[in-house]
Amino acid sequence: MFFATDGIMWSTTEEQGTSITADRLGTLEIISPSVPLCIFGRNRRLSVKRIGIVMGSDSDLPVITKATDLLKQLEIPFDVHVYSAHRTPEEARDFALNARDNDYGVIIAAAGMAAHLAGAIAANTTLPVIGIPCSSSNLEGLDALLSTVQMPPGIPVATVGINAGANAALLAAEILAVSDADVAKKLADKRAADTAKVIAKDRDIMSRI
Ligand code: AIR
Repeated sequence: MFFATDGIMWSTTEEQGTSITADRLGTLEIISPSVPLCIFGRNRRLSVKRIGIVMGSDSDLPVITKATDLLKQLEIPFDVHVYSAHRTPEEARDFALNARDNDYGVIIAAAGMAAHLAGAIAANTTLPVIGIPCSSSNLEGLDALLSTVQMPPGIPVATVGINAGANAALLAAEILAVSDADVAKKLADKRAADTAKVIAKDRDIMSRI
């Protein structure tokens, strides 16, 4: 098979399931057959995956905003839904069952109190699920933390800290970055910028004492 990008003809050397490997100038992306072929340039991979974010209630929005702010900053596509494992179990189940076909690469699920959302989503998909326990009760999130993190063997949920929306977004991006060099570069750039900020604080701290 041949195709062109940037005026360069590429030939594929291997096709395996949903993956196409192309040579001449490097390895190109993994392409889902359900998504139109898009190529941005040489030796770059375009993620066709987005991040699905679900929250148990719109009262969890302040936690989710920490995640969405970060994903906007990194220009990683996502969408956000309110599904409750208890109040709208059918909708949560349908979302999870269809998530892979809908081109999500990873799911973030945030809930408070008896927080079963991440586990219920994970029960119905083999996509990676990141759980965010939210501190929406007078137990300050400890209830949600234990409900989210203590999954039975066989159905994993990668649980971040209580209200840790930003870390959930970073972890989701890191999962996408396994097969997306563009996201990997954005993450490396952000890590370097964050490191520089702390080094500047170290230089400054004595002047504030
Ligand atoms: N929740 C909603 N359905 C099931 C659960 N565990 C959680 C929400 C929210 C908390 O219950 O994720 O953190 C309180 O929701 P609300 O709507 O009463 O503010």
